[in-house]
Amino acid sequence: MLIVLNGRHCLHAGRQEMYRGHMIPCVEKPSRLEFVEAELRLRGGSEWMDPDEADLDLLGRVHDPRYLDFLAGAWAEWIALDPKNAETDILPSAWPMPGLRHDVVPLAFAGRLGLFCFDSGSPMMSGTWDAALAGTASAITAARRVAAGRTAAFALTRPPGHHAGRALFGGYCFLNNAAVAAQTLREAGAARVAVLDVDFHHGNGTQDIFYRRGDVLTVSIHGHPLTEYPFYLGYADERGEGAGEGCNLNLPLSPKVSRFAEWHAALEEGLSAIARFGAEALVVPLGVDTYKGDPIAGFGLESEDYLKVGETIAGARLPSIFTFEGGYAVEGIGVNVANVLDGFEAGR
Ligand code: OKP
Ligand code: ZN
Repeated sequence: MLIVLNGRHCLHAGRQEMYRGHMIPCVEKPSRLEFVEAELRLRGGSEWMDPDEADLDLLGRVHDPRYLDFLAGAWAEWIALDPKNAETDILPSAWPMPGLRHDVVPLAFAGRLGLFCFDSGSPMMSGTWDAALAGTASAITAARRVAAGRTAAFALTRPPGHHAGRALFGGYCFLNNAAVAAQTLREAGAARVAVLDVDFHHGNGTQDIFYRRGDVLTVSIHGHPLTEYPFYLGYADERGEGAGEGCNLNLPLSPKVSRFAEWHAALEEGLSAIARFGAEALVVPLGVDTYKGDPIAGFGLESEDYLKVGETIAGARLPSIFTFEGGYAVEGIGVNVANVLDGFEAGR
């Protein structure tokens, strides 16, 4: 496997997130990636590379340019409010819910922050923009290598991306690496691209970005939003709109009853839709928070199940890019991710 490692990931290391009314240490931490890197290096056989330069033009075709400007300048604005802010992460505290206006962009930093963010669990700090931007560069580099003829590549990066929408951050995600990979594949000549999100949580950001487009099919298998984060998107009746009608497939499952057999049946259903769509390339937002030991999620998957997950995905016989998303059981995360990639290679 070709692995494009975002060496700048550790510039993003949030201190605290809001949980049930108090602050707890961030769940999405640098060691997550380090455990994955260590396991992949231990197994050997991978080719490692650094990302090329970031591509802000391409990024502007995935995210709203006003949102990108906000993210790029957020830290400078934050410390301009008060130099003491440098010791604290940025978190919003007011949001424009229905009944309030979305069409005005407030001048106040706190007003814009709430406009562009949907939760209180995604702290931003001095290095967030640089880390996330380098993450998109990893996704672009991985996608370009695959477009140039590689079978597959893994963008090993954090913060994750699949919750980041066109002009929205949250769920520990700021820039949507998987969407950037899909856009790169399109611009490199693939007529139709599919995204198959296997993270435990619904890929609301990727759905948002491609919802009105007919050239990218988005599929997500996830904990049912009636009971699972992000709650407000991810239902089965969301099928796409306009040119994108029929190009979004949500496969929500109840985590209470789901075990690997049921989850794997959903994976096969997603892959059938991808084959019917006629995708020429595949992007897999790869989260392993479906693992039985995950502290914030889980579908009861065992480490060995991830070999089968990779093998089944390989059955699509599509050039594939994996992006690293969730997975919070650090003791299992390396083995689980490496098993998906090894299973994929064994299945090709
Ligand atoms: C990210 B990924 C709100 C925070 C709630 C959010 C979980 C994000 C999961 N205070 N937790 O899909 O693994
Ligand atoms: Zn997740």
